[in-house]
Amino acid sequence: MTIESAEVLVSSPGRNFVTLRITTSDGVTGLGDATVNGRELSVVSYLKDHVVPLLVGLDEHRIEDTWQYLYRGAYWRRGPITMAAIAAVDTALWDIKAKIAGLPLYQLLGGRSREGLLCYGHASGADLPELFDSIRHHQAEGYRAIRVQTGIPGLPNVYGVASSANSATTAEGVTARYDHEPARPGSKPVEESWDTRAYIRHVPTVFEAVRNEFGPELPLLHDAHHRLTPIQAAKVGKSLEPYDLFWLEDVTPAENQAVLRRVREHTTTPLAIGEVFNTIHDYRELFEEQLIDYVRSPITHAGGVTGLRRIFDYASVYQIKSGVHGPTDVSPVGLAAAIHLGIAIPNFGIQEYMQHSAATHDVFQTDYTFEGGMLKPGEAAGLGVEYDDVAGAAHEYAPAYLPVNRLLDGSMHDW
Ligand code: GCO
Ligand code: MG
Repeated sequence: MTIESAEVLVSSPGRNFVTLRITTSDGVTGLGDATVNGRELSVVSYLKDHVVPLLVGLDEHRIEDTWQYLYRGAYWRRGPITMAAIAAVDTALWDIKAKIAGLPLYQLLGGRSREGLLCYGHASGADLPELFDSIRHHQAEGYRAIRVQTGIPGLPNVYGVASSANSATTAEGVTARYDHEPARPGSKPVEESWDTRAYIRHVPTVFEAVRNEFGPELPLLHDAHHRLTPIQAAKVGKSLEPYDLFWLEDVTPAENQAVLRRVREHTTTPLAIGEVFNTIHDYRELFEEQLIDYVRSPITHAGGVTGLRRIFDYASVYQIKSGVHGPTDVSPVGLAAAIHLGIAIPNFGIQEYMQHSAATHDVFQTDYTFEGGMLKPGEAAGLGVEYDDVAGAAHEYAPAYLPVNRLLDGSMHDW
């Protein structure tokens, strides 16, 4: 059998998703996620113009060889667009192989190593009362680990805080605060503001209040979203030590890896990094010097199941665990693949899970479950995700951008 066709499907059920569907000469189909938030159409072109024509006629079982062909064969290696395209092909081929085998994908990855994947959800609030409500709401949904982000006094809008635009009123008239969804529809990015000194003063007071209210047991996480210099990061890590964080994420911009040494010298707060990394090479220094504790790359942006599995095996040599990126911009296909991989690997840490909207699940029908704070793969052969073409076509692509970030004097800063 061979690959007969591959289609690039773009749908926007509230947010944009790019999905690759590969069909074999025997009519078996496989799905892969290629969504790069705010730059979706670049991956569409990369796939349609430069990958799909190369796939037709290949043996669908040769997953590793196809990975190498697309990675080495492009000459221009790495980068989010290339690696998302490779990820989509790789995931779709694993889906096909597992369907042909008649097994859920995790069985081909070695079978279960655990009963389920511990997840964390995103609690946020403009102030402490809103934040506490949001934490309780997540606990009521079953979450046993919680990411905490809040507004900062004096700043109108900052990363990670769900706005009223993210809220919805249920049939019972209850207003639910949904997770923070940073991409906003429109032809230009919205602007957010930032003041690092105000953040550094504020963040330990938030965690002190949360610990006083919710006690010492609840695993708490926090995302600094690439905004600090090394010495500022060291200071924040140290100031949060009394509150025993599960992790502190993306303290400094990912490009400057050597500076993590300085952060490590000053704090024992565990560090998570890598949601914008694409390959195993991006982690070399961080792993070999044991500068981080959790790997954040998702299947979608790091070369698929093949790429991410290799990263996790390398991480395991250094007692570093997985902490896969799972925002709503990783589609249900990317998430399903992460669940299959996460249930199988020996060094699973935690899985981010923001929950997709009902409209998204009309397009992507999934068989994974979320119960008692744990995600579990379903038992259908393959990934366990079906793409509904009719529902998908009902939601046309609409440009949407992640925000940009400016300091109070107007200078651009890392978002
Ligand atoms: C996270 C991330 C997201 C990203 C978003 C970008 O930890 O979940 O930081 O909030 O900013 O996924 O596309
Ligand atoms: Mg993050």
